[in-house]
Amino acid sequence: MFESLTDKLQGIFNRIRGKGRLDEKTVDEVLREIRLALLEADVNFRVVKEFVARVREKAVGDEVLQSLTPDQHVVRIVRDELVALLGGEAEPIRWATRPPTVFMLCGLQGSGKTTTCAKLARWVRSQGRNPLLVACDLQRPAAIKQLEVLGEQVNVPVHTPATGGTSDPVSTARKALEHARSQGYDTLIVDTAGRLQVDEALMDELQRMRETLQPQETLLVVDATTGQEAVSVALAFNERLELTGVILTKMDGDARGGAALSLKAVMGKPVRFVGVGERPDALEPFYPDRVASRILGMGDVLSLIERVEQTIEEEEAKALEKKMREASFDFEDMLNQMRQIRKMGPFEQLIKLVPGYSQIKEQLGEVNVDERSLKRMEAIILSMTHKERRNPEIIDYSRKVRIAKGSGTKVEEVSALIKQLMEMRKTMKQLAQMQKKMQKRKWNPFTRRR
Ligand SMILES: Nc1nc2c(ncn2[C@@H]2O[C@H](COP(=O)(O)OP(=O)(O)OP(=O)(O)O)[C@@H](O)[C@H]2O)c(=O)[nH]1
Ligand SMILES: [Mg+2]
Repeated sequence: MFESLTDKLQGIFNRIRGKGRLDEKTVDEVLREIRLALLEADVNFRVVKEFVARVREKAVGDEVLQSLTPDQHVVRIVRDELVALLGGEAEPIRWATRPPTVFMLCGLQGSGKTTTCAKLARWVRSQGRNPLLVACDLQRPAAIKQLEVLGEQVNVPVHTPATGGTSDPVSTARKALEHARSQGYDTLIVDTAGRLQVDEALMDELQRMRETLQPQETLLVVDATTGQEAVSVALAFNERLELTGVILTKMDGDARGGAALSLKAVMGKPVRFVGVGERPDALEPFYPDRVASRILGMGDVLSLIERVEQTIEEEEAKALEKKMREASFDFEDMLNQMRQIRKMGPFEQLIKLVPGYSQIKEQLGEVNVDERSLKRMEAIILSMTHKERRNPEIIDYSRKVRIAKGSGTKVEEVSALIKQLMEMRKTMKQLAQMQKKMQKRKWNPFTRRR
């Protein structure tokens, strides 16, 4: 699945790889090629148009992350937009709080409903649940037998309509619910009849079944190889049935992937599973981020991008480290730190989490920075001018008096806080120097020998 799109996109990205800068002309060219690639993959043209517009906006507007080359920057944007297009975060199954959870599968003739019911039953069991298959396709006499055979293959029992009596899908569904409740099945998977086209009779029957079953998941089964036709079918069903999602079958026979890429954007409902073969184990939950990575087919570049994204947070930490080294830590930094600490929780509990704290506890004596004193410290800093916070050296006696008054504290407390900051600077500088020495020793074989 998606093979042809993957090939095209890789070709496009390979051509811009190694370019130092992406000028507007190159970006335009790349976008034109991406647009063509998506159209050839049979993605809905309006979806393509919006996709390209969003990528362009970001490619021009977003800051290029340090340590990503321009082409990697574009790959990152395309990846993010692909994930969004495929549905963003995968939605979890809505398991019923009071069992049984009901999955009702519907769709056109031959789309793969019956096969998928069996696959889904197998998957549900792998989730540690106890499923029951329900045969509600009473149109074709062979349909019940088909489900029974499949049920046997996956080792899940099948509830069938009572023989003899006049049975319709709705009463079969009702009986299956009762059976599940009395026999302790926690999940029902209901197979329904298909039609050649979306027609009134079918929709009417499905709607009545829905009223009876109150399914947690009403899933439409569509054949991925039909491309945009699958999207139209989905729209028609969704209008009448309030689907919760789509199962795309026969993805193994669809190299283009147009339906998968258009469904969420066009009808607003996510793809939940894809069928990738005829066998009972050929069903995969649909995770947009994994699928996007598979489409881009650039494992190496994508993991690099992820690493860079993680590094951004580390860079912020490094900026602080630099301040420590240069002893330029000031009251603004102190304020930021205090606020972060407050966000994390009570200070006493926090400091217990510091590695090695239990060993140095005695030396430290009582931790005297509690919530209340943090608040007083904050008040003092907030009463300083911006210039004073950045350059605490300029705070003379008259400034201290003003700050104490403004914060409702004593002049001695203001002095103590300034002294504390100066001490912190000194300690930080010493720490930084020690670290530097240790690093030198580690890396320089000559100093090590000495
Ligand atoms: N390759 C492939 N074949 C599939 C997949 N899912 C279903 N099929 C095949 O599609 C055909 C139709 O599947 P069914 O499950 O009978 O379809 P249905 O929707 O129940 O059909 P009706 O009950 O007649 O409406 C069968 O030959 C299945 O083996 C799939 O994911 N990949
Ligand atoms: Mg069937």
